[in-house]
Amino acid sequence: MREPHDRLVTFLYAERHPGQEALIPSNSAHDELARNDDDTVPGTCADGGSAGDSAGRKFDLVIVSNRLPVDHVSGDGADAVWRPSPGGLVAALEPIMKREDGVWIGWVGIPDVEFEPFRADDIDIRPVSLSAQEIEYYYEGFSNDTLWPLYHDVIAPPSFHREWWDAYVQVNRRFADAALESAAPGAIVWVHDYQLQLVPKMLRDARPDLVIGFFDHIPFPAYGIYAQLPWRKQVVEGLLGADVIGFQRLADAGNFSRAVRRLLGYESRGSVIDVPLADGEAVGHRHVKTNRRGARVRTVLAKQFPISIDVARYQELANRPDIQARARQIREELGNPKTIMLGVDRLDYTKGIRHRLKAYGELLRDGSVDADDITLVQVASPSRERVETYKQLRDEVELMVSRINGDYSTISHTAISYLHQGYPREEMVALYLAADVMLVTALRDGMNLVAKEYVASRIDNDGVLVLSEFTGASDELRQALLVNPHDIDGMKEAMLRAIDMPKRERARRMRVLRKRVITHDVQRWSATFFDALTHVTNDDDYGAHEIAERPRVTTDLQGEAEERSGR
Ligand code: GDG
Repeated sequence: MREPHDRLVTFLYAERHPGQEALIPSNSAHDELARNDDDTVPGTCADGGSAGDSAGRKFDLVIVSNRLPVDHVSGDGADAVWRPSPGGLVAALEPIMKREDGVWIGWVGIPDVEFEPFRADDIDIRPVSLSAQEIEYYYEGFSNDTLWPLYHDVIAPPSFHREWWDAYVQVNRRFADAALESAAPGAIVWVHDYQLQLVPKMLRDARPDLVIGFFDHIPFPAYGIYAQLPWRKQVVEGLLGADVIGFQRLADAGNFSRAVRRLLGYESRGSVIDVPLADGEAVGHRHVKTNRRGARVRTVLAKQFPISIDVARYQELANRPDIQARARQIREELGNPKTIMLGVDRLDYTKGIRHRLKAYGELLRDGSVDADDITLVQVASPSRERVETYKQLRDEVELMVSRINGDYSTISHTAISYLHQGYPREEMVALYLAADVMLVTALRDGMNLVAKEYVASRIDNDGVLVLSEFTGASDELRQALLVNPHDIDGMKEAMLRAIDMPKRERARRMRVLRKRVITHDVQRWSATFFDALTHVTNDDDYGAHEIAERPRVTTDLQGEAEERSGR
């Protein structure tokens, strides 16, 4: 293990200590989950040192995301203590960050504190500060209560407030300014997610020399829904400042191109959108050409780059004897039920937790399953607890859980083991190994990494994944039992089928799922996106670079045929 003494600020290095991995649930690119503070392992602190080393420095690669890849633990200035936030995005970008001399720009996660730039785990970090009111308006308000519900097909009603929008513009400007200060001439700037959709245009207007990428981690809705947004034009224009706009699914990229056509009238061919340039504006842009009508346009690539997970990390954990022993212990502690079903979600209305509970409760009510034989473990990690819709959701979910438990649990067997807590990743993998059936029943989900984590962890080729068609993951994981979570009877059937599935069929399906996840890990995702971005600098014809694969859409039978033929 590398010693952390070269760090310029105190940096808690929990992630690399076997058995003491940070207890921080992944911030999954853009979100924070509640955490267990026990992961600030005493004795693992590096020496403190002077922050501010990277202030004023210019970088060839700038990553911009709402949250930083580290969490603030305590202290300020040179006494600040940080711990890594082991989100998938860090694993994805770490190799590129180190290779390309990169800096990461983001918010530290607490209000009203200014931090100097610092270096942690060989990554230069440049914190952006947000006031308590900006957090309320930009983050909890516009990001989590306007864009999030709107982009997830208005499962919950979005709120539109002009002062939230004003804060969104203001905070996007601050992130853009920080990126501009850090970017060397011709640098690559890669912006992440729905909180920062205006940043690409802000960057382009100021610095046409930059190569700008944007990745949207959540769905992009159909125009009929998107059109509700009072600032729909500004957001689309903001995104079009990028050279490459990445989405999770082909459908998201299509929805975006349609929104561009409807709102701005710009032409597109396949994944390429032509953005007209004003007279003289072409100077300095990387990617300009003359279109069929003789007009000067800048071309923007908008296509799917389905994100994935750090597969090697999950396999490594799943292979650890202590984690396998923990999986056995979990089963024993649950009273050795015949079947363990598992749900792991942020407590979010997009995840379909209520639909899952309804289907499970009805199976118990109908007598199709017996609480003596089955347990549903539901990890519902705390999330966005200050937003009203999330408070209501928690009440509803907890009422359903206690009713089902009250009606069907016995003294020795609990129908639902409900855990409103965050867990270390080791424990998550032990749960994945213990679970005979994994339930991913999201009503809408950009990708859903949990589905891929379960598959990556099943090194024994066992276990059944029940997966909602409304997740991005369902484009790739066709050997799962695909369900429509709104169809409660269909979900009940799928659960029963999963519970009763013969071992041979389980193994056959899991092998195909694993092959897909292993060959499409997060390192491949970031390299592919990065490739698309760097081609932008060298080539004037996007059409020549069909970089990302289309998600493989296979039927069950096709998948099985492929498996038989060893492909
Ligand atoms: C967004 C998009 C897209 C959860 N509880 C614990 C824990 N987690 C981890 C999971 C997983 C992550 O959080 C959740 O990722 P998801 O993909 O399932 O969902 P979102 O948070 O909504 O993420 C989503 C993703 O961005 C990436 O682009 O897939 O569609 O909505 O990694 O394991 N981790 C730990 N303890 C917990 O208690 N350690």
